[in-house]
Amino acid sequence: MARPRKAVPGVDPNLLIRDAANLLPAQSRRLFMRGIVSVGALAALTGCDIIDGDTSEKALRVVSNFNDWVQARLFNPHTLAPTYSESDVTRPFPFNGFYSEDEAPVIDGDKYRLEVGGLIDNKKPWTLPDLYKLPEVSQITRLVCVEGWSVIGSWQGVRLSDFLQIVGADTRAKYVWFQCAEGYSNTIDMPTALHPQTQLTLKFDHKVLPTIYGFPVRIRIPTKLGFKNPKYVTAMWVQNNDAGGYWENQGYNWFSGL
Ligand SMILES: Nc1nc2c(c(=O)[nH]1)N[C@H]1C(S)=C(S)[C@@H](COP(=O)(O)O)O[C@H]1N2
Ligand SMILES: [Mo]
Repeated sequence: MARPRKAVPGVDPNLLIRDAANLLPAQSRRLFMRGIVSVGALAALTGCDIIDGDTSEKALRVVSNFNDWVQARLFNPHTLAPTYSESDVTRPFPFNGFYSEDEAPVIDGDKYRLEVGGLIDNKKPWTLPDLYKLPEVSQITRLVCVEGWSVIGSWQGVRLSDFLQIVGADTRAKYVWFQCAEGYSNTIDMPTALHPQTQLTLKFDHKVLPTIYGFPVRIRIPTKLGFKNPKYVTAMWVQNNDAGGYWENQGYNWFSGL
């Protein structure tokens, strides 16, 4: 008799694969379409079968191995994530966090300062009016969560590479670390920080970020999974040591992207 196949709670393996494939550049997406877009193939690729897994930890390990596979073969700091049109934007755009929506931190915009530190020449903290004066770029890109869903959003803000230049960051440093108002944190590698689509995001849909989407500052990285996109950012440090992050420290794959 066939062994009953258990689903991993909260994770649809087919969605995970489809969403991950969506994040890939054209040439690797074609690779997927040629036959490895299946749960079985993912199992072969990563040595781990999501469907038979009975814990979400196992599913995370599979996704993590999958990311390592993508990283080893496809990482190129210049690869662009796909962009979409206004009509593709997911409305309403969902909230996600390690707590429920009504517990999202409410930040006083008048008192807010973005601290910048570490290997940076000008450590003056930034007020919101000063941040809003910086040159604005816009993107409509997909946010992919490891939980197995993805959504398309419209984000405006300053290119992070421009901001790093303005504050006189030493871009030979290895990492940029972000601290968030509610205890979340995240570290990204410098090539990702300098990627042309990595954005210090101040607006959603051309309007100041609402609380649930990370007011007043989030970092939008369309080449990385959702959890590498910190919201409610209060401090940014340029440094050579890897300070980890909220989920990374609990076993999520650090790289988690293209
Ligand atoms: N400060 C903070 N940033 C965070 C999180 C969080 O819990 N706190 N969750 C991350 C995860 S797992 C995802 S998928 C996205 C969700 O972004 P959204 O709420 O705009 O959909 O935010 C990321 N950034
Ligand atoms: Mo996520």
